[in-house]
Amino acid sequence: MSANEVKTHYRACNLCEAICGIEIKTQGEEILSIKGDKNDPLGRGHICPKAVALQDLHNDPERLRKPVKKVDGQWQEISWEEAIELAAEGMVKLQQTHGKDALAIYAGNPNVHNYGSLTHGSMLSKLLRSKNRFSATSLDQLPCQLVCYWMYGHQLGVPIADIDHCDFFVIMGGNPMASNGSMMTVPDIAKRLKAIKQRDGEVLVIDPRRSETAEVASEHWPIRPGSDAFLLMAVIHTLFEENLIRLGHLEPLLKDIADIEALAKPFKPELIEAHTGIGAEQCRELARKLANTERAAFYGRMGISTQQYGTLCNWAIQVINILAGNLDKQGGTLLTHPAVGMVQPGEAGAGNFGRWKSRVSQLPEFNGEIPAAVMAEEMLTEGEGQAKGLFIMAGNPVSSSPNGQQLDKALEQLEFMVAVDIYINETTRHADVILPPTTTLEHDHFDLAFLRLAVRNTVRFNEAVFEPSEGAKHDWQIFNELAAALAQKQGIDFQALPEPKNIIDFAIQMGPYGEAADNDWALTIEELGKHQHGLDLGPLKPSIAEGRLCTEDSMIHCLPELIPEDVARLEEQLGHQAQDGLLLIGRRHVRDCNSWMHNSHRLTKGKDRWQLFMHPKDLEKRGINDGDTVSIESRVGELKVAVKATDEMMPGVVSIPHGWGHNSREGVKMSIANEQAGVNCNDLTDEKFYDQVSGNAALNGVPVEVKAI
Ligand SMILES: Nc1nc2c(c(=O)[nH]1)N[C@H]1C(S)=C(S)[C@@H](COP(=O)(O)OP(=O)(O)OC[C@H]3O[C@@H](n4cnc5c(=O)[nH]c(N)nc54)[C@H](O)[C@@H]3O)O[C@H]1N2
Ligand SMILES: Nc1nc2c(c(=O)[nH]1)N[C@H]1C(S)=C(S)[C@@H](COP(=O)(O)OP(=O)(O)OC[C@H]3O[C@@H](n4cnc5c(=O)[nH]c(N)nc54)[C@H](O)[C@@H]3O)O[C@H]1N2
Ligand code: SF4
Ligand SMILES: [Mo]
Repeated sequence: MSANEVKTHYRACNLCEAICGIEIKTQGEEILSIKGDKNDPLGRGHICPKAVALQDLHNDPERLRKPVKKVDGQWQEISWEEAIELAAEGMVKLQQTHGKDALAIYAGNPNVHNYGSLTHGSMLSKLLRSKNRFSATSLDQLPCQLVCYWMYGHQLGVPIADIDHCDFFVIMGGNPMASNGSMMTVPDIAKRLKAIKQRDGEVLVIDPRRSETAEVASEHWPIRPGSDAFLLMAVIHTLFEENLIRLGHLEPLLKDIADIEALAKPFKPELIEAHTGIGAEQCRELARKLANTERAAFYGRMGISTQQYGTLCNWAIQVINILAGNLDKQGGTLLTHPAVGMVQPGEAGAGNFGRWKSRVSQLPEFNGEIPAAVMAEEMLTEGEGQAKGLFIMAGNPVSSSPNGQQLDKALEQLEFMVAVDIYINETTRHADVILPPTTTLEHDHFDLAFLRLAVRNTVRFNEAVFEPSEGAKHDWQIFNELAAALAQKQGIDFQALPEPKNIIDFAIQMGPYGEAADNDWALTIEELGKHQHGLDLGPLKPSIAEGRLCTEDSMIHCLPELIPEDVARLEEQLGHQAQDGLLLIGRRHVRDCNSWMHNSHRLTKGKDRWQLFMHPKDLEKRGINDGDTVSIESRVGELKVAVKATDEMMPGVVSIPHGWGHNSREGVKMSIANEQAGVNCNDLTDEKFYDQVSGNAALNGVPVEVKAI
């Protein structure tokens, strides 16, 4: 085969949850084009600008290709042998000197997008046996997983909105037009939302900002940040009050419904307007429409999860879907039938809660982790169990967690830190050793997480586009080698895990489409390899009443134990005037990917997109003009930032995105990212502001003051 031959590769983009199919043309080592794969049964040819930037990531000269260690504050390239040895030795020494918990572990978001990290990274993380384990989950969807664990018995038993068959779709605190969907894998969201409207359905967005999604919706209701729980409880109240309860075929499986009625009693729609900005009649109308539309789905995301009532909101949305008869119904919300990881009794990874608490603030463990909001505190507070080192995989918590400045200081004083990462950024600059894996085009891909959460059942496996560069290692190889070195130093037996492809092949064969199943064809990874565009496994379908529940008694636990207490906390505020200061929320832009794709010119050029967004009335009150640089202050910090007047913000609410401000910290080696001005809202978000039930960070609805300077 000649190097000049143009080759066409098909695979899924793994940058975000939409997992769009893409078509990549290459010639030798060069990428000629990246386009949508029209034959991908899920994405149908859709891509966003980030897919095209996969080539920038692949070619980025600043992406680490060899391990580095820090010597007198300078980075030095070293061999893999030395790097693994250094990392293992430092980690073992730290744990031997100060105990297992002295080594904190943090797993960032891209781990979930990379199957080798899910299989092998989890293995390594368990081997380290530290209780100081953290991840981006508690900056994100923890409350959703916790609620599904409690109610349906499995943290990934998340009912997915059947958007392709739905006639009334409510989106509360999600902006899929920018994010391309989350906890709902939905490539091509724009066409799918349009299709709802074309079949005379309706899309309602409830969001403090007239977001990109609100712009294309049938209706937008602005809501005061953090107040969603009032509206949700009032909707539940109305469903009972107006006899709109439609339990249907799930009725025999539902526990504690009567107690929910009692709990919602005080939340009269008339009482919630002062809190939410949403009127009583609107609230009633919403309840009626949810119950009376044959095919309706209520979906909530970041805005209702990373806020002070994250768990309560996620619970209430499940309850509303149940009460209004929308759970387990076509066009409502449904459990998926993926090829790997189908949630059913016996499926691994159901979840755990509260087996231990964080040492200082006593926040509960979930799934073997404690909330990321307390990571800095666990590092800065002396005493037994203090975290004095960090092993971090694919994460940038200095940029992505609340009060990033505090965490930055905490990392500064650690005894030892190892990062498995491809960049020297705000967080990894503190490491002693960085072990860089290959990136996506150099490894094969099967999506272990998001095929399970997709709006249609499909499956795909794709081979790598390029051979890894010489001596490069995949994440999973690094984890295997590091685990072996750690085990050897501790004198424990260790058997390296087989390559992820083999683990997944086994799982596919054991799954609903594999040999064990009652099909006339049996799926294997080899078979899947023949279908480069992936395979369609059909639309979502009802199945909850057919043995999908993972609770011990196979019932739906509609009122988990810790919910009433939190409803009581909400009720205490009912009727009291909400404070009238400014509240800060975040914002996503379609060309961002949390903190880490800013070293691409293609993705960062054009108009600034990190300004403080503020309603003109709020500016006027403070004597501030559009474009001025202002001071914004929260309990934990102050930023100077340019303001942009926009009536897309609800009055009283301001917005700054996270993940920018790279040049505000020394030693970040991403020059294109550093050329961008901008600030990070996580220098204002507050680590003490969290969802009381789960400890998930409340990154939205943070009280701030804005002043002219
Ligand atoms: N204020 C505010 N804060 C937020 C949010 C918000 O909405 N508002 N969103 C939150 C959410 S939802 C999330 S998920 C978190 C994300 O938080 P994090 O996961 O901590 O941060 P990322 O910016 O995703 O950083 C990813 C890191 O992984 C590295 N990386 C990329 N690909 C690979 C790979 O293949 N292998 C390895 N080993 N490393 C890789 C990148 O270089 C980068 O350092 O941020 C949260 N923070
Ligand atoms: N382009 C891009 N895509 C991404 C990412 C990215 O960084 N950039 N990150 C990926 C990740 S890790 C995730 S988790 C997903 C997140 O996916 P989404 O949840 O869809 O994304 P967000 O933009 O955070 O949407 C949150 C919405 O909630 C609103 N909001 C804020 N506070 C409140 C509140 O109190 N109540 C209500 N009702 N709404 C509120 C915000 O205005 C915003 O419109 O996106 C993924 N996709
Ligand atoms: S929406 Fe964009 S970033 Fe997300 S998977 Fe599709 S192409 Fe990739
Ligand atoms: Mo996320």
